[in-house]
Amino acid sequence: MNKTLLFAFIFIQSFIDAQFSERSLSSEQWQFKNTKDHTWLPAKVPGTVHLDLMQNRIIPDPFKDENEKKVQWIENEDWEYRTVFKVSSQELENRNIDLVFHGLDTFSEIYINGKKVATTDNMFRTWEIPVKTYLKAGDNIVQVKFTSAVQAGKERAKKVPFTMPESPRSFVRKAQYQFGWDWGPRLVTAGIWKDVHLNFWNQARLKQVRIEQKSLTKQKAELNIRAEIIAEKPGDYILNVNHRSQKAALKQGLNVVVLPYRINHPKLWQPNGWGKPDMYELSVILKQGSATVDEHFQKVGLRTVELVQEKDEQGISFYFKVNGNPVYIKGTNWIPADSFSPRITKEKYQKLIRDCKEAHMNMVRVWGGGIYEDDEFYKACDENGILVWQDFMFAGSFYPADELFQKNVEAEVKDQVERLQNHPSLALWCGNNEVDEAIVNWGYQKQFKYSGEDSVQVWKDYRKIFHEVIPNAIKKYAASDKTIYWPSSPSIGWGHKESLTEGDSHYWGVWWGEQPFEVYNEKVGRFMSEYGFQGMPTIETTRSMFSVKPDLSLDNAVIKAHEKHARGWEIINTYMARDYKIPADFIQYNYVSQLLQARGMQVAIEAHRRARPDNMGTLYWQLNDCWPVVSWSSVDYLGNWKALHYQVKRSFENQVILPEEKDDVLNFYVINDELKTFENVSMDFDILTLNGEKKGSARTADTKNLGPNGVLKLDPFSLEEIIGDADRNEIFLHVMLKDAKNHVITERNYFFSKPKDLKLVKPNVRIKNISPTEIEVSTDALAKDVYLMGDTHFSDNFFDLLPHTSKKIMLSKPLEQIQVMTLWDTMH
Ligand code: BMA
Repeated sequence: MNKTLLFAFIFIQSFIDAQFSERSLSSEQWQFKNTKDHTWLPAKVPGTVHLDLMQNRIIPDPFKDENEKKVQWIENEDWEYRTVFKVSSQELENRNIDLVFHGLDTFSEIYINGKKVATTDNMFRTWEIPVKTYLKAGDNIVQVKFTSAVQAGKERAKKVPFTMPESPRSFVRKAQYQFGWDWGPRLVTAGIWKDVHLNFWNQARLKQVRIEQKSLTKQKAELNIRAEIIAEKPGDYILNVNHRSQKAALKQGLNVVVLPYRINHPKLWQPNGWGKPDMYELSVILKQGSATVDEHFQKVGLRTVELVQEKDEQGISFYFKVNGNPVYIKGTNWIPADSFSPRITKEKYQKLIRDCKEAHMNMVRVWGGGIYEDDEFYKACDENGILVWQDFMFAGSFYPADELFQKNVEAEVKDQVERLQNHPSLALWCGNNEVDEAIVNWGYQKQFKYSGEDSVQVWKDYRKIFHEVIPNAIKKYAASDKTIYWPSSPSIGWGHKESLTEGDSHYWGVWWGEQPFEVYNEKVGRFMSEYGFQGMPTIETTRSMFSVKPDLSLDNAVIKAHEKHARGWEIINTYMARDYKIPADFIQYNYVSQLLQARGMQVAIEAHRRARPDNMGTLYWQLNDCWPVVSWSSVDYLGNWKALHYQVKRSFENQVILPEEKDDVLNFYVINDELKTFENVSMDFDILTLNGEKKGSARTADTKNLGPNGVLKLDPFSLEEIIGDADRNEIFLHVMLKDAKNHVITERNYFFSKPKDLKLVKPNVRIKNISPTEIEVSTDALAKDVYLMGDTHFSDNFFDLLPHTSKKIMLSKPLEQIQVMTLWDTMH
């Protein structure tokens, strides 16, 4: 080797050594076994024991047939995972080698070459273990031994002198929905559910980069880039942020370096509906001399989010201001997109969040019974302008507050706040889902015969975790003192009248209380963070419940097993009988159950939106499913839009006409959620018969401006005048909002009676193929609730088609043949 080459080699060598580097161990050949067994079987990391057992054909797919029952034994067993990985002598020369588990589910002991290096007890934490002294050049073995979370929970439960509801789930820091929910199977998993890495580093490493937004105006954004650096070698370093650099004299151990960073004339991150969610790229590089020691890349969105709670005539306001403007929140509740969360793909996250965007949403609530979602979820929210209401993972039970539990929760909050807070989408942290509500309203104390002392303890523990431990941890670890923390969703249970005058509210009088949908018109809170109604999944997803040829009937045991609410079918039938003719045919029943769900949610959403600004947000329960199931979701497990999602898209439009029938008059509200003005708008009204005859028409006398965040309320119409001597079951109203150039901004149909009372005329619906992925649907008489059937995504579906009109529809993939159903078919 000549001299220059040798020099170059040494230079490159030291350059490489100087840098922090990361090596994934997930792609190694992993194995697993029941601790009682001797044979090791191939496993996948990240993954979970159920998936590995399925892969090895030891258990059937729990989502199919009635297999859920057959796999319950798994939760009581202990499981071991292991892999052999090579470490080169060169790698061993690094001064620091850390083994990092980004998620272990849940109670485990970790061994390297037979020596125990750590124990874990929280699925939601990251475990970083210094392992250099345990490693050798050549083959090394890592073993992770999991003990049953159910058994560990039972042990912990023994230490509490009273029975906790749904014990032992609340004793374990693990996704609570795995213990079974009213939409989810019981599948208590174990395993290495997130990536595993080996990190090699020498001088120093960037432990964490926090973006602190000091101020934001039209002229400039003032940021502090705050880097936490662990230095092994003290000395002079340089911190580089997008080519701006600052010297840093680092001491050994943890250092905090803050670099002020200004952006002139910043482009703001705007929520969906208000413009683009602009973001800036930031590269943070730690250097020594000219050598890079560690680097971190980050996108930054500039926006302000405030939660405004002020006393007013109704009580206390509850609304978000984004970038200085009040924003009407439209959105939904998110549950984990699979019972086996490691198999949720990036594409699935992206698709579900795009579904939200397409339906004009601007917020998703990550519900507290699931998981802190994968980075990809928050990335998708950032990119699509979807704000995130983030619950901490506690739901619908009582939680202990012994010292160990407190410490564990604080560490969890730290890990998650540090991981997620740089996302511009993250708007609010909420302590829990329905834990306050469970303690105050669900009567567990009586059910489990608590003494007065026990009840006091429960409330004390509650205060400890949700009013001390969590908010204190947020204060300590959050980038801003403006970080919003809300202790519990809802803040007040739906049985109390204050739930409608302050805080956020879950209204379950409809469904759980079996009140008619119309009650939604009265029960409007300041911010509706939950309300919902079940509908069946699409036929494609229903078929996927079977491992054999599906027998599609309501009595089928498999279909029955895919409804987890004890009275689900009964409640659906009760409501269906109120508004629809209950079909005997399965496909028709499936269709009507979806229409029913959509109808209920339409009533709720529109009542909420009409009540603006007293009400400033509506999040329906729930967006998605974790398996194929009859549930409150609008998008089913396979990603198909149920009738509800199409309806939500219509009801959430940024400009809408919202009718309200009350005391023999018809009111019309016109709403604009955007920040622009529509000048000189007018409204056209047509009264039509169901077979297309025009009975009358009218136009608003003068034009008006529909301002930003604007509401126009028209003078009421007398119902008697509109209907005249016509039969209210034979006519409907078609209303259009037009701009100054007579372009339709939005339109709306209004029916004067329930679907079951409509005297529908048999429509002759025709489908013309325009191209393999585009069709034109036309009709003579009114086609109510046109349902285009087939395994493709239709750009619109479950819509009303006006008499003598047609509509173009795009298909996500071509279909051989498209069948159509309309409401008429279910009545004849
Ligand atoms: C809500 C949620 C869930 C539940 C849903 C439907 O309150 O928080 O716990 O699945 O009700 O019952």
